Amino acid sequence: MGAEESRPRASGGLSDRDGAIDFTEFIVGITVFREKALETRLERVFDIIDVSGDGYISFDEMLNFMSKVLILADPQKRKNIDGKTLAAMVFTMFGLNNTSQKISKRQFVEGCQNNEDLRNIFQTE
Ligand SMILES: [Ca+2]
Repeated sequence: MGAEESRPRASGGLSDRDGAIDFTEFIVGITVFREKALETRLERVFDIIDVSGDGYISFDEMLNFMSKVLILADPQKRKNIDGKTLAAMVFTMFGLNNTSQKISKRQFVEGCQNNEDLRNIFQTE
């Protein structure tokens, strides 16, 4: 370490210390960016599910989306669950107990951010 410190620094080069700070800033930056990206992605998914564009996901819209998700799911999983059951489960996970209720964009984004199961269902790359 002593030899390192006494070595003249190249002009414009970073010391070890500066390098560490840059790396921390880099990680913090990435984390913040990722959070934003998740929220943005979830908002986009919300817009896709909200077919009517009224800013709320109705049970029918969720059912419609879940039916499409199930078509893409592997056939083994599809056998055990139908779109209606899945949509009802998701509504429950968002804290709704009635299929006449609707999910707002804020509820959707926060619900997915706070629930890993919901994130796994809705998070798209
Ligand atoms: Ca809607």
